[in-house]
Amino acid sequence: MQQRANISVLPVPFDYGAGRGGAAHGPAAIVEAGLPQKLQSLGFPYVLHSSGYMPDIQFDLRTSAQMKNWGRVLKMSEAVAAATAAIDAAGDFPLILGGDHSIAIGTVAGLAERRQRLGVLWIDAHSDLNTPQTTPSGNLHGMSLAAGLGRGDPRFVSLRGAAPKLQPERTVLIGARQLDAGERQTIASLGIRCFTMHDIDRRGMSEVMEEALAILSGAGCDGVHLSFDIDSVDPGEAPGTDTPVRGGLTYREAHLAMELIHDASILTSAELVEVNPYLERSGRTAQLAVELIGSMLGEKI
Ligand code: HAR
Ligand code: MN
Ligand code: MN
Ligand code: MN
Repeated sequence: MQQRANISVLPVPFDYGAGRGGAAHGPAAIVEAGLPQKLQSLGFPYVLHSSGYMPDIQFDLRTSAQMKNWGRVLKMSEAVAAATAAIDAAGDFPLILGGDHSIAIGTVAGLAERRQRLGVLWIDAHSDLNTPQTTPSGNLHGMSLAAGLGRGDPRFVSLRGAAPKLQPERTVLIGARQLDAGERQTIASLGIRCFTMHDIDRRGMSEVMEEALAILSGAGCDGVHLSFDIDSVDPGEAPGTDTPVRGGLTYREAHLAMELIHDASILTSAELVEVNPYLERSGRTAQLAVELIGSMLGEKI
């Protein structure tokens, strides 16, 4: 991103896309852990939006085994898409705080409104490429990237109009280590670049990120969105998350990735998701989120 851009922080207190509650309190935990102070100390003008844009979803009980709470996820996605599109249109840098990863159905749809060649860097232990046909859980946070790529229920895929929002050649995954069979098939058939933990072990984060960023830089993107799922980081460092998978990014690898993303100056938006403060007492996961956002914005530690 450009230095001194206005950062528009959009909290999405939502967790009906996950298998349990708690991630809805992620945005508050990240703010309480010091995000405003971090932005201020780095010299970025920012606004912290309220969550007043979120619709009342309490009584929307539409659900199915393959898409749990789909009514609530749909209403949230529409509101998040509208809010994200407005921030982007105003020329600010959208920094979205989740919430579970289903919120990306909304953020990507909102960003794609002005950016038909949006690149996405998806840093996650998972690939979130399931569809209602392949999901092992019915949880929509495991289907958000698929929706962006045009796969899944048309109500999600075509949110706010045209689909698909994303193209496989502008989609790069980092940190994957728990992929379902259907997701592997999708990655192979669409030719999505996926740097797994194995690749990071063998080649090192520096080389992997260099290649990932080069792919996006050379893909004719009209914007690049970072979707950072905190479960990409090893549970030893980030225990407060719904679906921890061991063997994740070290503290330093995660920071290095963020630092290199900053140095590439290609980001036009970012989101940080899946912090669940209910699953730990220490608050270290939210704290890590703040530190990682700092590195993404140019802080070198
Ligand atoms: N792949 C599994 C599913 O679809 C698990 C998804 C886990 N969730 C996330 N997404 N945190 O990255 O249910
Ligand atoms: Mn709750
Ligand atoms: Mn995810
Ligand atoms: Mn994940």
